[in-house]
Amino acid sequence: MKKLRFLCIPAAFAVVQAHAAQVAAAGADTSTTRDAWRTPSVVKRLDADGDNVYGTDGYLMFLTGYSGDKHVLKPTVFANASEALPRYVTITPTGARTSLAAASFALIDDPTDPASDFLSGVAIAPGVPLGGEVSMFRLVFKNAPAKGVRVGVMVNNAVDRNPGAIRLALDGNATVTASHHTAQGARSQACYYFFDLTGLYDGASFTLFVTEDTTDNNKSGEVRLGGFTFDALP
Ligand SMILES: [Ca+2]
Ligand SMILES: [Ca+2]
Ligand SMILES: [Ca+2]
Repeated sequence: MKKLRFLCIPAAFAVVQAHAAQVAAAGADTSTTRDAWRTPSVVKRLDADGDNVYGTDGYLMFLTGYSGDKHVLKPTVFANASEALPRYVTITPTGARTSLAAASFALIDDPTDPASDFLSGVAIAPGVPLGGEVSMFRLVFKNAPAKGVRVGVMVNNAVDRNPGAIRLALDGNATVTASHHTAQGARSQACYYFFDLTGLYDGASFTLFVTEDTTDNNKSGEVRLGGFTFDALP
């Protein structure tokens, strides 16, 4: 009996924890919010915590606030990002390499002054096979809200090279994954795609994959992504 107790209990806990995390596609906001992600008077049906502000727990928007008539390319992913991430998530680039802003991109709420807009930017994954999928970012969670997190991914704020699909997958478990097709979004119009993450044990690690859009008129093999928002699930 003693032998059974010591051998079996730790192994059982390890198995339960490894399979507890889940991800589900939780809807898309492609035409309601647009620039007004921080404006509470714009009702947001998909805002998990109900205050009509995306990213109440935190956010990360790439290369924001640029003004000028030419595009600016930065050699790093996080240059000039508008970043106020929640303490429970760490984001690291996997396939993302650089960041870009251009006057043709969407204007969105400045989170430090939601009454005014600033120019949005993108992180770039280069060298994506046409129609192919690459990993772009890794999200690792620690001390996450008990009922889980709704992750928003902002795309389509660039004039082209927006992803045709985005997918979030639990690392090390091929069956825990969810995706959105995004090609129907208007160009230079911020769209928000949501994923619900639950069962977030410390160290739960997810990879965000993007697919090159073969339906736009740009065949560059580059994919662009605007940013992330985080809201606690009720
Ligand atoms: Ca919110
Ligand atoms: Ca606005
Ligand atoms: Ca394309």
